[in-house]
Amino acid sequence: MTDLRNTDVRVAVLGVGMMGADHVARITERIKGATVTVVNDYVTAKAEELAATIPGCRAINDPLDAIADPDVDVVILATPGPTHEKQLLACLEAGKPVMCEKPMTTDAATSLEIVRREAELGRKLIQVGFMRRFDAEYERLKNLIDDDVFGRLLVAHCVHRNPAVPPSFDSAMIVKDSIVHEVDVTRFLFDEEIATVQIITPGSNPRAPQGLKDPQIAIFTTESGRHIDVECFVTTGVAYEVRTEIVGEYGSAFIGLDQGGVIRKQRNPTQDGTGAGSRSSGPNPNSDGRKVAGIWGGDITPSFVERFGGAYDTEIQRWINAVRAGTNVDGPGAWDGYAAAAVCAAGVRALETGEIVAVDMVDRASIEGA
Ligand code: ISE
Repeated sequence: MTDLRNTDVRVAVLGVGMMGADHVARITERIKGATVTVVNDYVTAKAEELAATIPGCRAINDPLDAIADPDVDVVILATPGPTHEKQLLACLEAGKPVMCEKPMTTDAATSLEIVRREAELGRKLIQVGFMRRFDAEYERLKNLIDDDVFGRLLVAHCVHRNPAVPPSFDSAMIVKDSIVHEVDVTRFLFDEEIATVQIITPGSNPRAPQGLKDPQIAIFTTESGRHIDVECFVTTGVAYEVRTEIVGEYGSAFIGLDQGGVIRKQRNPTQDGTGAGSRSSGPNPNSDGRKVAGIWGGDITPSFVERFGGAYDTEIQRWINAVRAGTNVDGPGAWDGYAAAAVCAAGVRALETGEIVAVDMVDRASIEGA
């Protein structure tokens, strides 16, 4: 492989929908030491249009050809989850570092297979895109926890709210696509695996699409019996809100408050209270030009792109730095992708049965020899 210490890392971005296009923009505009040389999307015209705007960039129709291309050193997968397994295996085969947006794969068995294949290679090549670990507030919280400021962590309360989700979103996706972030945050902050999951479904939001169980309350217990609860509500009609409170032996901390707001409401409520006015006119810029969707007296961001924009920049910059340094990964890896898939599988069973479900995971040391 090319020595990347003194040259730009050549990146292929596969999948240039909302997330992939956002990564292309950040690499092109803000990330140091990397260039996008190849883009790919199953909507060929979208990839071609994007490639035409970036000097030296080509669109390649087949994702596996894009991975194998000699002008590509590393790969970002922002493709749909069901395609990840094959694409990750191709990256491992080619020995190319890969940043894979969640889910790593769509089930625990295939995720485990990926972990095994990477372990057989004896080289870490896979990073999984759990961006919250790179958010300044989560990082600071993690550092305070590691510095023992709160003593032993006992409990966490999490809130994860989205203004809306696409029509294809079903109740299981609330677990696999949204609550999965709290799964990773829990494992990151508590530094242990989740042992059981329960999902409570209170009466659904009458404005949620028919049949969508929203909100959902998830309860995790860790292997040592610590408690985490999550309110996940993806059709609030308000804005993007992610908050975490941790409680320890000596104190507690709360992040994601948008500076301590109290009242959360739609920015431009309509007479019928649906907020359709604000949605149809789209998020409004505030005085400094940042897009906002809700108000409390300050502004609340409309989506994860704005809320975690800084975290994505840090994530990708640190990943590129790790690639150039030859370590390839600086953040959550294949094991974290597998653990998240295993907890989500238990979560979906918990949603279907109403029971407390044990997470079924193999022993890490049996694979990684850790
Ligand atoms: C989406 O895929 C994300 O990853 C967002 O961070 C999350 O808030 C949202 O619920 C998911 O659908």
